Amino acid sequence: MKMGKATNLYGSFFFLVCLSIEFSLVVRGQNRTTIPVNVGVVLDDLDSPNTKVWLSCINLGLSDFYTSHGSSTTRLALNIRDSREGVVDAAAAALDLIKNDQVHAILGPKSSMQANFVIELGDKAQVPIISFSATSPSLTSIRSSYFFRAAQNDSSQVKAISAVVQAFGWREAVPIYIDNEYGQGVIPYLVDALQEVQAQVPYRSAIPPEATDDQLVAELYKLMTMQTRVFIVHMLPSLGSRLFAKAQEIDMMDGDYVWIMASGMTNHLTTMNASVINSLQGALGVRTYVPQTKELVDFRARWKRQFQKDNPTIIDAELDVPALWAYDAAFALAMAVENVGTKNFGFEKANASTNSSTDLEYFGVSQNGPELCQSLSSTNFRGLSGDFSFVDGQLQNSIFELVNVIGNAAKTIGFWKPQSGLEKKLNLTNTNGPYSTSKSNLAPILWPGDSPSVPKGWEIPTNGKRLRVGVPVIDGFAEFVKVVPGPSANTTEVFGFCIDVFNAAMAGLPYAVTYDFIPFAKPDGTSAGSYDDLVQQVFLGNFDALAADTTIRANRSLYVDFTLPYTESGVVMVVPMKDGKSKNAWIFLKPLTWDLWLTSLCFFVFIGFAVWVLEHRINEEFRGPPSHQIGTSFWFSFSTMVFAQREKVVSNLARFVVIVWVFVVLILTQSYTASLTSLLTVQQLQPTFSNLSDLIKNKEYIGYINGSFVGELLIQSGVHPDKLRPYKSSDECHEFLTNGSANGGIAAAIDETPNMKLFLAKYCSKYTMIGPIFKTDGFGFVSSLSLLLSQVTFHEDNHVTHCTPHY
Ligand SMILES: *[C@@H]1O[C@H](CO)[C@@H](O)[C@H](O)[C@H]1NC(C)=O
Ligand SMILES: *[C@@H]1O[C@H](CO)[C@@H](O)[C@H](O)[C@H]1NC(C)=O
Ligand SMILES: *[C@@H]1O[C@H](CO)[C@@H](O)[C@H](O)[C@H]1NC(C)=O
Ligand SMILES: *[C@@H]1O[C@H](CO)[C@@H](O)[C@H](O)[C@H]1NC(C)=O
Ligand SMILES: *[C@@H]1O[C@H](CO)[C@@H](O)[C@H](O)[C@H]1NC(C)=O
Ligand SMILES: *[C@@H]1O[C@H](CO)[C@@H](O)[C@H](O)[C@H]1NC(C)=O
Ligand SMILES: *[C@@H]1O[C@H](CO)[C@@H](O)[C@H](O)[C@H]1NC(C)=O
Ligand SMILES: *[C@@H]1O[C@H](CO)[C@@H](O)[C@H](O)[C@H]1NC(C)=O
Ligand SMILES: *[C@@H]1O[C@H](CO)[C@@H](O)[C@H](O)[C@H]1NC(C)=O
Ligand SMILES: *[C@@H]1O[C@H](CO)[C@@H](O)[C@H](O)[C@H]1NC(C)=O
Ligand SMILES: CC(=O)N[C@H]1CO[C@H](CO)[C@@H](O)[C@@H]1O
Repeated sequence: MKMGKATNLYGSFFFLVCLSIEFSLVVRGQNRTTIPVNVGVVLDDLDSPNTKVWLSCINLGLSDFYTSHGSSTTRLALNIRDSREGVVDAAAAALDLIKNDQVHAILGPKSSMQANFVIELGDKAQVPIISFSATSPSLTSIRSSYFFRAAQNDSSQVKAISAVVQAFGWREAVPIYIDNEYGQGVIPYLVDALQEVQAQVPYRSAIPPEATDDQLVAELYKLMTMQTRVFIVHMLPSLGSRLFAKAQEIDMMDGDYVWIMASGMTNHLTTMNASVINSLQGALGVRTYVPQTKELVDFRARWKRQFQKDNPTIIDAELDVPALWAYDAAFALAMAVENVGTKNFGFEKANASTNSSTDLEYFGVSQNGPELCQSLSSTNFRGLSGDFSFVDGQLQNSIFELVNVIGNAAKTIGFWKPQSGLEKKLNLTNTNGPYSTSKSNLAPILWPGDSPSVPKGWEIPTNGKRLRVGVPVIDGFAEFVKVVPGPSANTTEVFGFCIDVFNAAMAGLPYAVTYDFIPFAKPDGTSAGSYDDLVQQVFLGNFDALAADTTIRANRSLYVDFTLPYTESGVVMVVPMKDGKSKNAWIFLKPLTWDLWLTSLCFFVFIGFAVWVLEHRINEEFRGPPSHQIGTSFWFSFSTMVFAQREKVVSNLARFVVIVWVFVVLILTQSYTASLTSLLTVQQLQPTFSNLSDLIKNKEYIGYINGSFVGELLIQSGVHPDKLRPYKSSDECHEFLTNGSANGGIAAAIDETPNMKLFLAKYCSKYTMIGPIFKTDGFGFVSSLSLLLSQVTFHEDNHVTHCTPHY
């Protein structure tokens, strides 16, 4: 009968064949014996427009495949089940499909929660499960070789989100996600990615799937009171659109806020109605990049016509990204089934001997399962959503488009690629360029509240936590930190170099941080402990940071974090200078040793004698009585010392001797003068002790500032604890040093360089500084929030007045 119709067609209208090859193929194909292959589809709420769109795409995908592959011998027969948004319903639907309809593959289910169990069922029955909308990365961990994800998993977008956060220099971001497997799945990946770009996640806002509007508003108010103003919204449009509507109501879609939508929202932007889009103004979004090819444009037109015809009641339906994946998944499945060939698509019956009270474990195994999997894994074609191929059951496509919702549409502001980061114009040939996260690679953005300026991502919170910054109450060197009672009762004011540096550092942070200085004092206002105790308080969490002259020490850094040092480093010793003048009355003899004095004397005598020998016969002046001759000779010789000889020398030989001798004398006197000068000056600066071992050997008392680690350091280096005297202030130190070891004072004070420089600035003439005798790393701020403070680099600016030694 059909054959007759076809023959008739061929006979009567054969001239039309050339015009309508496709049509004839279909007609011929229909007559071929094709093998029907049962395939299941599990989707939520079959009456919803969204599901209808996806189903129409699946159908179009199949018909497009069979149209373009006229010679195919298999036909997929869809068995559609409604999973009614339930996990159990989805499992029941899948079980029903596998057991009763003996399907060889299942498209769906929709959500990640449903997918979980359906994947396990598919694994057991060797039925491939191809989901185009279950995106939770946790599904990968089931490790079923029968699960294919024809969609981008959620974790592939986290780097794109963190690149945006990095581009604008935001230091904190709060994820707002739906509190189910879909929402939670991506959070670990997102937090890791944010941490990689030094952005912290101070809080995670998990919203129950069935949250009421009141709960949404309560959560939003909570977020409003916090400091962070960058929110990353990871949820599906059903909940997300309500969240944004509420955020708009309470003015959180305003200039200070940043909203970044993950692909769960952004991939569905095209299907959202105007009122939802209106509440998203200024939000950023990350969505799967779909190349706008001619095929896609054609398909959209074709699909629109078809959908209008099938569903005249639904107006303004639009394709979203999962719809394109649904089309590609159906196409891929048809192709895979075709490639497996015309083998018997059978089901091995379950062993009837198995006893089971439920029939859950009581179903057959698809005989072609492994081959179908193999075939699916090797499918590779150019689909509507881009190149379509599975690697380990995952769709390989990881380019994202960044959008900014403006007006009634999403404006593309850039692209993100795993290899090269942010790009303004997508360059597919650039596959290994340098990874860029520069905001100059993004088009201008209109932020929430129609503001063109980039939000700081940080606000002084209405009731946020203020940092508790400890300051020591030790009246050692008030120039560094000084706590004084404030004008009103129970308040204190803090001054000093450390406080100034701390304030400057905090002001340099890219966002506002509020903090209070809290003196580390007992209720009566006296010091509550040493610097080690103070550091301990940060470790115990009583302070968040310290603004103090705390030295960076190895064992302190085991408990707390230090900033870079902001002063000079090292521990030095200050000792009184010896009063050298009185006991050096004979200092003028010191420059030459006694043997040199003796040798010089001998030479004077010898030269006198030599000149007399050479001169007395021919020179009148060296004549006369022997006593006169001796006198003249020696007088001549010694007067060369000051070059004052008046006797003329006549003999050339004698002149030669005298010239050589005068030269020697010149050198001798010059050396003497120089040595004497240096001796006199050095003598004045002689410290009483020049090293620690001398002090220890002489059993002298050594001073250090009370509460400092220096005491411990000295005990470690061999000083007897009894020989240590702590002083409280630089004045007391001076008094101790003046009294000396013997009178209840100290012989030397040992402290850190900055302290001692201050001390010397005050008592310059009496003491000298020796060292550094120990190495330390200088003063640094202590913090339990190292990240916060270490962003600031200190420009060392030495405020300590130096004292120029006067010789
Ligand atoms: C997510 O997809 C990317 C590629 O698109 C893949 O590299 C990654 O391993 C996937 N992650 C998970 C958890 O499936
Ligand atoms: C727009 O969509 C939301 C949820 O998708 C719905 O609650 C709202 O009624 C819709 N608005 C209009 C005008 O259709
Ligand atoms: C049925 O039993 C046979 C033999 O015990 C076994 O080889 C086969 O795998 C079983 N089939 C199923 C579906 O359990
Ligand atoms: C099935 O159950 C019956 C009774 O409950 C038992 O006698 C029989 O041995 C069971 N068969 C198997 C294969 O477990
Ligand atoms: C794309 O990147 C490649 C390699 O970096 C470069 O040579 C090419 O000029 C780029 N094309 C465009 C349009 O920017
Ligand atoms: C000061 O502190 C004391 C005890 O902590 C308290 O009783 C008193 O009310 C406080 N005064 C003010 C003005 O806060
Ligand atoms: C040193 O300080 C502690 C408290 O930190 C105090 O108990 C002690 O009396 C002080 N010693 C001197 C000598 O001031
Ligand atoms: C550092 O080490 C000393 C002993 O070597 C110890 O007494 C002190 O408590 C340590 N400091 C801290 C902060 O643990
Ligand atoms: C310490 O100084 C004395 C002189 O004051 C010197 O004799 C001694 O060698 C020095 N010791 C060390 C270890 O430098
Ligand atoms: C130093 O000596 C003077 C007088 O000998 C004495 O009055 C003073 O208390 C001493 N100072 C110290 C800190 O011991
Ligand atoms: C249903 C139908 O028309 N079947 C025909 C398909 O073509 C063969 C010959 O190729 C006929 O024998 C069938 O009757």
